[in-house]
Order: sequence, then structure tokens, then C-alpha cells
Amino acid sequence: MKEELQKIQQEGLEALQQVSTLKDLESLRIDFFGRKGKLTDVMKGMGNLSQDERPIIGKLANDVRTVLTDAFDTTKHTLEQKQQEQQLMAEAIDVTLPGRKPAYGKAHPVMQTLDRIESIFNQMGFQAVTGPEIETDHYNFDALNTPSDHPARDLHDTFYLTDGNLLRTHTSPVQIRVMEKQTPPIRIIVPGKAYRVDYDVSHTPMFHQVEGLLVDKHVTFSELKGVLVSFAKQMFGDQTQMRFRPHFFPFTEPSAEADISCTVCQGKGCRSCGHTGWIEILGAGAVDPEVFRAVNYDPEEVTGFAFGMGVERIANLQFRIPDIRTFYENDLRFLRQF
Ligand code: 2NL
Repeated sequence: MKEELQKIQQEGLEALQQVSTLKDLESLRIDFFGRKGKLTDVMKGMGNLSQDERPIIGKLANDVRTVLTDAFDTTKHTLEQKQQEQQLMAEAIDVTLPGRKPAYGKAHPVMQTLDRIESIFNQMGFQAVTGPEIETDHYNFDALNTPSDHPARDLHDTFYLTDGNLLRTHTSPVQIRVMEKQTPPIRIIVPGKAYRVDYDVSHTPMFHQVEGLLVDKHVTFSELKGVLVSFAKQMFGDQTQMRFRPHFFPFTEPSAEADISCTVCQGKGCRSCGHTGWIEILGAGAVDPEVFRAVNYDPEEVTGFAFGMGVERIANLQFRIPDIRTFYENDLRFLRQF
């Protein structure tokens, strides 16, 4: 029996050397210490021993058990450590790798242009104001001295809503609302969306406008010209020339359209400017007395000037886009170029 115990110890220690996983270790433990294990078998046989042998073999069996248990524990500890190391290696994060850059967006080209326009007028003391896109006939047309038979009011030009309201065709109604609430002096610009039934290379049904309005005592047409020339030079460069042509708007009198010297050929004449050297960029004029009467201002007391420009048109000149509709197709290959 003594030899048997020594053999079991020997076997156990050797087997432990070979074990490489915790799972194998567990089945080895059952082989030796389990209910039908090698060591358990020997222990069960102790009852057949003589009185003299029993304590000696008993002590030896206990010693073997202790040696093997210790060896199992040590191996278990080593394997657990090895497993943890492997897990840590597998989950390791290389903190020196460059981070993933978050995808970032930026302002739409039309908004970039609008921001430039706004900041130029801000510097000249104009405050930006906004207002509703759904308007009434009164604010969009009547208060702006637009007769009821004016073609702009046509169903083919204006989006009317079923409730009788309409989508504003310009941002001017906001200026009417401001004049109703405030007394002069007024110096504002109104950026925003406007809507017209129109769709071709130079028109989209929704477009952006910036209008300006200045009202005070003794405001003159030359001040309007000064403001617009200063704007054109800041927007398109110091060499930019500007000319004013007589025009008609229901809401201004006198009215003018303003051209700048062509940004492509510097006024020499090219395809962009139809070989004229000039490009139209805005409309303007002295506020019509009828408009002042509509907001209860006395035209004998105050004068003013107003102007309006299409933002897409200016963005077009800035970025040289052949078809204005591409601004609103949301093709990222187009938008990412700005
Ligand atoms: C253009 C021309 C213009 C105005 C807009 C205006 C507003 C009030 C009173 C008088 Cl409240 N006028 N706005 C005046 C002249 C021209 O816009 O070509 N826009 C794209």
C-alpha cells in the first residue's frame, strides 16, 4: 500500500506537469480526488489494514494528499494567471494609435455666402431680423404697394395655401412688421427663405434673399449708393465697380437695379457677363411714400431706402456654379467642394 501511495503521488505530480488548461486540471482533480478517484480508492482500502499499519499508512496517505493538493493549487494558480494574461493581451488597446476622426459637417455654400453678406451689413450698423415664411396678402403685397392686378400675385407665380395665406415671395413683409412695431430710425437687414413658382437653371421654388431697410429723417439716394458700393467692394473685392440702372418696383420710387463689374473678366466682356462687362446683383430704391402710409409713418417726416438681393445668385458668382439647382440636390460630391 505504501508503494501504491508513492506511485499515486509520483503519477499526480507528473500529470500536473502536462496540464495546460484549467479544464484539463479539473478532470485530473476528479481522477485523483473524486468519489472514484485514485486516492479515494486507496483511502477506502485502509479499513482492511492491521492495527499497526493503520497509523503509518494513514499518515503517509495524508502526506500524499497534502502534497498533491498543494501541487494542484499551485498549478491552478499558475494556469489562472496565464489565462488572465492571455485575456489582457487579447483585449489590449494601443493607446498610441491615432484616434478616429469624427465626420464633421460645415455650412452649406448658400449659407456661407449669406453669412458673408450679413457680416458686411452688420459692420455698417444693420441689425439682422427674421420673420414668418407663411404670410398674408396684406404683408406680402398690399402693404408693399403692389396692386391687386399685379402679375406677381398670379397663381402661377405665388404659392397660395388652402387657408388663403401664402408663402412669402420676398422677405419684405418682415420689414413691414418691424416698421409697424418700431419708430424710425430703423436700420435692418432681413435674411431668409422666399418662395416663387419658378424652376430653371437660375431659379428654384425656394431661394434665399437678403433685404435691407434704412429709415430716418433726411435719408437720401446717395446714402443708398454709398452703402451698396461699400458692400460690393467688400463682397467682390476692392477693384469692383458698380453702376445703377433705372428700374421699377412697386415699393420703391425711384428704383434702380445695380450691376457690378464682371468678376470673371473685370469688365472687359466675357461669356459670364454676356459680353457686357456687367453683372446684375440687386435691386434697390427709395421707399415709396405709399409703403410708409401703410405702416402709419408720415412720408413728409421720414425718408428711407431699401434693397434686395438673391443669395443663390451671389453664391453663384462667388463659386461659379453653372446650374443653381445643384445647390439643393444634396449631392455630397458637390457640397464637399466648398
Ligand atoms: C430684388 C429687389 C428689392 C426692396 C426689395 C423693400 C422693402 C420695403 C420697402 C421698400 Cl419694406 N422696398 N424692398 C426694395 C427694392 C428692391 O428687391 O431684386 N430682390 C431680389
